[in-house]
Amino acid sequence: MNENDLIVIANAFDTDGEIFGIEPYGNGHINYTYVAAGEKENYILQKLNTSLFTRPDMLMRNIRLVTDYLKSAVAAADVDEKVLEIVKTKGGEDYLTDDDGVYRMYKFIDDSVCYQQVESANDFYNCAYAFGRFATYLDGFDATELYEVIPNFHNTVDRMRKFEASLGKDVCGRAKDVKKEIAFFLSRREYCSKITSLLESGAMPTRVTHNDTKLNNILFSASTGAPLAIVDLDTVMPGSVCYDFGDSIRFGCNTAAEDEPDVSLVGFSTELFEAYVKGYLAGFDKITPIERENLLWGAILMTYECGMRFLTDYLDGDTYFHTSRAGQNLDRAHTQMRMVELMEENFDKLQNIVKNA
Ligand code: ADP
Ligand code: GN1
Ligand code: MG
Repeated sequence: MNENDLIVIANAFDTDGEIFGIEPYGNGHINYTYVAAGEKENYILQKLNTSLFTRPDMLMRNIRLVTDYLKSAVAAADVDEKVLEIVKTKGGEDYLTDDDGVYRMYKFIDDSVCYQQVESANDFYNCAYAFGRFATYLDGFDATELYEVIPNFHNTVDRMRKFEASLGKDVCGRAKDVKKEIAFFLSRREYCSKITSLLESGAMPTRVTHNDTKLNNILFSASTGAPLAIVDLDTVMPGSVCYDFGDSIRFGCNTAAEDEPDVSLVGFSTELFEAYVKGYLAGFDKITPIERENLLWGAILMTYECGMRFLTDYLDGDTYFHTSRAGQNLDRAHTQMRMVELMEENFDKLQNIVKNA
């Protein structure tokens, strides 16, 4: 869609003044995100990925419920944090359906920066604290109110099933070239049920979680460096805090980019791990012993699962995650595999960090 058409769409929302410019924004892998420049304020316009989010009405209902709830919680806590704010259409709806797809708009969170890689242990501590506070704020939110936008999103057993189905179909004939990668995931099959079984038995609480806690889903204040807002609420659903903890570790403790082609550059930063553990526990004091004992498993599982998802998408012909070059999903799978190995090698050391924090 060209800029003029997007400007027409943006002007269907109830903005303060007219929108006159639009350009692509951010590094998300799922939706199409644009920054919309207005006469008075800027906005985020997003075209929802409706092949994945098949019920945009229910998805936006979730985000409305959660952002309203968070707004009261943040106001009561009297802290300097911002909550994502939906801008309604001029017709009073939370999203717009056009011939070309479904769009939504948020207020642009000003004076913010978003990182693709952790720059300091202190920033990562702050990020952890913010996600910990997020879990604290949502502690009283009734999970049954939320629609399960992507069923089995972090059900690693189900992710394994999907991986095996793609392997069986091998639509692009790529399986023969990635035998080592396939064996890596199959040989760790017993990991898959580590957390799902605890949730299913009730031994671990099911909570409302973010489910996509990577670093570029949090904005920091450009002037103070403090965490400012958690974004990307598409996957707020019932889950485990081990998933939220783990997904941040997966992305943030990697010394290389998620899609780094040279896997020898992938390292696991123990220093950043420790900073995150401390920040998360400081922000989320309601954590139960079983959750705490399984935080590291959350990190291993989220990394293993994400690697398996990247490999699945590679086998499927790169249809899920946005890619900008050939082989990108395979590179992503490789970095995740290396991160899993590094956590396995350092398991006792990392578990002690969690114990002693
Ligand atoms: P995706 O689901 O595709 O990852 P996101 O909702 O995470 O999409 O948005 C992509 C990027 O846009 C984020 O990583 C962040 O940098 C930026 N972003 C999202 N919402 C806002 C906002 N309200 N204000 C400023 N930047 C935002
Ligand atoms: C996607 O939307 P984004 O880029 O923040 C994906 C996550 C993956 C992540 C890997 C809805 O996150 O699950 O962990 O890519 N989101 C969805 O970078 O599938
Ligand atoms: Mg995102």
